[in-house]
Amino acid sequence: MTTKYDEMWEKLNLDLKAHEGLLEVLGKFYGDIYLSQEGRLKGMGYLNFVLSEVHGLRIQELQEAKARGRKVVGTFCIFVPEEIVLAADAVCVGLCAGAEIGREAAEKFLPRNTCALIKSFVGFKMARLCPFMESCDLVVGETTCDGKKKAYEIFADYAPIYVMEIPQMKNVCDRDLWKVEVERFRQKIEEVTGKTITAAKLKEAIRLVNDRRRVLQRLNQLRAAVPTPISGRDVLLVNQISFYDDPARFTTKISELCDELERRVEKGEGIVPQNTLRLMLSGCPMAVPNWKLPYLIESSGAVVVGEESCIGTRNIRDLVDESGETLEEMLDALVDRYMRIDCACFTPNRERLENVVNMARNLEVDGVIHYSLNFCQPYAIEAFKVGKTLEEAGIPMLSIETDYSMEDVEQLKTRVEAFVEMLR
Ligand code: BJ8
Repeated sequence: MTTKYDEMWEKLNLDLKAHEGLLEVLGKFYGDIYLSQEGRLKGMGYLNFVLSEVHGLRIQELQEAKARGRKVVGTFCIFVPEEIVLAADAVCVGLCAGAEIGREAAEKFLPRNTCALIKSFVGFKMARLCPFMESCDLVVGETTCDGKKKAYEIFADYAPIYVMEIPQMKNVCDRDLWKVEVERFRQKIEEVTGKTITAAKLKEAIRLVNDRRRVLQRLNQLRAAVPTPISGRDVLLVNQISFYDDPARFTTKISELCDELERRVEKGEGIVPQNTLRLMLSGCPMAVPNWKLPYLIESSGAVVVGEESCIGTRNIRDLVDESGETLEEMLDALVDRYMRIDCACFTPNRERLENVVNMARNLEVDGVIHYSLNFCQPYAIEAFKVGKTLEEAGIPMLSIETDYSMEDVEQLKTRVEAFVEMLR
């Protein structure tokens, strides 16, 4: 099937046939998992539109920005300070890594027992499937987990990659290291874009990204109501799209969605009955189109009311202090804010344990489902401590390890249903 975007995709050197297959799968998944829901907010129409145009109109916007001299920077991790990218007038995009389709291509380069997220981004590159990746003037990696670190070495032969060193502990010397890294990143971005980052530009960028975090915080507060006014799937989608969309437009649209949600909450309307079991997800990020587990949970008589994950609260919980006036003060504020991220790559990682329990209590959940991707050691191992801490707080947890394939759907469904039944 030909589309109006074929020429653009061809210029980006995509494998058109394989890409068509990806869009078909994405469309089918979206129809089954999202469009089949009843009682969705009208504002979700914007998200439907963005998703339907994720490889079309949004990519066209990126090409137009490039034609005007702006650079496109792709990232894989919420540690990369987007504010610095935006302050250099570049576009920042999260690089999709939630699909299985490039797995075979990835396994030519990576061991089979590599986490699905890593295989997905390597596969997308090797199979020429992702127009975001192919639009990038710079791809930014980070030394979070060993799998990513080593995969970037292979990736470097195929894409312009730059790797940030992320500390693994939170001592004073680790903050010093991170400050040097943020400064090094600023210089790299200035070199790639040919622009100087001024205090005024950085201030503007900090406010822009904070505004997006603030609107997502508002969404999370509203969805916590009883009865639950929006499905967990829909909130996950909003979070996923926040990594691709233009930040100012996204904030405006999600603000409108929140207004609608607020009216629904005031009327006491829910997307599910008042007594529906409330569950929270915790663990690895779920990138587009990884909707498997939330869908299974929400088809098993429960509703997801929170995501303790990078495509969720870990990315929006903390704002950057906006009081800085000089470049130095603002860079320090960025360093401090990003050091608060509680990724399982840190040791020890007590903050995450506290954050998981606080979040579960505030949301008044009946239980937590901990989700790790197969072969993700940081999250799979940390699941033990998360479970123990939740148990001490009297909150039941189910630990699940899975990947992007559909092979374990029945088995997962049985486990989720049994957990829901037990909570009842
Ligand atoms: S800040 S969670 S986005 S690193 S799932 S690739 S850890 S083996 S994704 Fe992450 Fe940044 Fe941390 Fe967030 Fe490795 Fe685990 Fe795979 Fe992972």
